[in-house]
Formats: sequence, C-alpha cells, structure tokens
Amino acid sequence: MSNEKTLVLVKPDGVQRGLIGDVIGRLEKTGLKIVGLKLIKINDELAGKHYAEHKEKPFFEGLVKFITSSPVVALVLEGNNAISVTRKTMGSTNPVDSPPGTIRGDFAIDLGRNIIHGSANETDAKREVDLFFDENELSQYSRSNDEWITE
Ligand code: DAT
Ligand code: MG
Repeated sequence: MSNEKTLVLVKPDGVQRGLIGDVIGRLEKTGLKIVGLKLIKINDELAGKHYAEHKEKPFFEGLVKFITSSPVVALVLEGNNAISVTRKTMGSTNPVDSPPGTIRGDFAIDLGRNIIHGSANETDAKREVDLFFDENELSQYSRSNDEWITE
C-alpha cells in the first residue's frame, strides 16, 4: 500500500456527452482525494507528449485529433493505490471488454471514444501529472473523514 498520485482525463467525448459529473463522482466515491482539477483544451504539442508511447501506432493521428478536438477535464487523484484503483474504476481500454459497473463499461461502446484516461503505472503517473499541472495548481489538504477511508 503506498500513497500515489495519478492523472485522469475526462476526454472530449465525456465532456461533450455531459458525463463529467458521473465520471468524477464515481472516482470521488472510491475515497481517492481530488488534489488538482481543471478544464483545458489540449494542443497538438501536449497531445504528442502525453501519447508519446503511441507515436508509431496506426491510430496515433486519430487519437491526437480526438483528444485535441474539444476541452477535457484534467484531474489529479491522490490516495493509497490511486493508480490501480483508478484503472479498476475505469475498466478496460476497449469498452466492449469492460464489465458493467466500470466507467467505460457503462458509458461507452467504442475503443476510440472511451471517455476517460488514467495513468497506467507509477512512471507514467509522475510524468503525466507534471505534464498537465504546475506544482502550485496542486493542493495538499486533509478531509475530516480521512480516517474513515484509510486505516
Ligand atoms: P488506455 O487508455 O486504457 O491506457 P492505451 O494507452 O493502450 O489504453 O491507448 C490509449 C488510447 O488510445 C486508448 O484509450 C484508446 C486509443 N486506442 C488504443 N488502442 C487503439 C486501437 N487499436 N485503435 C484505436 N484506438 C486505440
Ligand atoms: Mg494508456
């Protein structure tokens, strides 16, 4: 068990479809703490850096076009196992393989319109949080119910 930060994006499809509240609500209810939050339009440069690992993939161009097409909500979640808890709450990359009860399973039907991004591992999480947020945009605070969430 370790305290981690992870980057989440409500992608352009989630924003356009009015799912910001549902997506954030599900993540919030896990007990993870929101320590950064903003609505931004991703440009080509940021998209290229964010999706650098996919540069050579045939779907890269479409992915960048999609993620830059309309604003996203970027958030940083913090808590024990924040990365894996968020990935579990999101579901699988392809919504078709994502079970009911997961964000992608409940709200999406297409691989290229899968509503949400969440960092895949610790290295990616650190890189992605730094890419999207300045240090002064992140808040450190405690909640009155923290002891009812984490032992
Ligand atoms: P994830 O978003 O679950 O971390 P990923 O990092 O492998 O998945 O891919 C990033 C995004 O790219 C993914 O959310 C949707 C899109 N994508 C992945 N594989 C794809 C494919 N074969 N065809 C089209 N889009 C794809
Ligand atoms: Mg990924």
